[in-house]
Amino acid sequence: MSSNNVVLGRGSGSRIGPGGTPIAQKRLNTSKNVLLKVVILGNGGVGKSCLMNRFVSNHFDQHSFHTIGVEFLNKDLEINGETYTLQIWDTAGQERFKSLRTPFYRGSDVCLLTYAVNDKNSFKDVSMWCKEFLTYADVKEGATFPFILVGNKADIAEEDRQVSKEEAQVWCKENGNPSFIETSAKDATNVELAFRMAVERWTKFEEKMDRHYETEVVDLRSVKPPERVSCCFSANPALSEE
Ligand SMILES: Nc1nc2c(ncn2[C@@H]2O[C@H](COP(=O)(O)OP(=O)(O)OP(=O)(O)O)[C@@H](O)[C@H]2O)c(=O)[nH]1
Ligand SMILES: [Mg+2]
Repeated sequence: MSSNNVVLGRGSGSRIGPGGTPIAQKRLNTSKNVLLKVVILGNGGVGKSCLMNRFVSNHFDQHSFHTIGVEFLNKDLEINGETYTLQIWDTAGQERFKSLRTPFYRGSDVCLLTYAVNDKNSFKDVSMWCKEFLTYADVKEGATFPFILVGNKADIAEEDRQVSKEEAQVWCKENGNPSFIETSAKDATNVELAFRMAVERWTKFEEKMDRHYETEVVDLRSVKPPERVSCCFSANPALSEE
């Protein structure tokens, strides 16, 4: 749960986020962590707080209270020898808290769109959550932004299931192909894996963006320096006379 020795992630939500270190450069600096802001969205009651608490503290609360506004916790994850500090932002899913949660979307690196597999409405609302995120996070690369679709409460009895895996996969195909996983915060199934997927998705996204920037490199040798003009020197000799 520590957040020592941290390099801020690039904050893909704004592209000019804090830190701004390209992934290739960050990899060279093995003594430092990469801090990623991961925001969890979804209808009230789908299990966002329970997912965060299962991941961070390996704890499950059968009688979890509705979240008011946002809460965040940090947890380190090691992937391929690299340590990532996930700063997980758990938001309030209830409509009445909209104005309290949306200011916290900016600067997100990854977004978990969450529904409960026994709640069809929560699945139908995933598109709304995606739209809300893109609006308030001010994401410029919306089409490729790292989203993960999370179907929580996978432990429920089969007869209580209202959303099939196939339906969720179809939604992914039609909505920019986010990664998809079913989880259970209750019995811990796939919870850590969901956050690992989030990091992996972000890493791929960053590599793609870095490649994009590399192709846009300007050859400084071909750029003519501007004529020097200052308060004590002018390109116009008449003006530079004492
Ligand atoms: N069966 C089952 N119940 C779960 C699971 N995750 C959460 N719950 C239950 O669902 C209820 C709501 O969980 P929360 O984590 O508080 O839901 P939330 O999405 O944070 O809700 P808001 O804070 O209102 O947005 C609680 O009673 C939890 O015990 C799960 O994986 N399986
Ligand atoms: Mg909550």
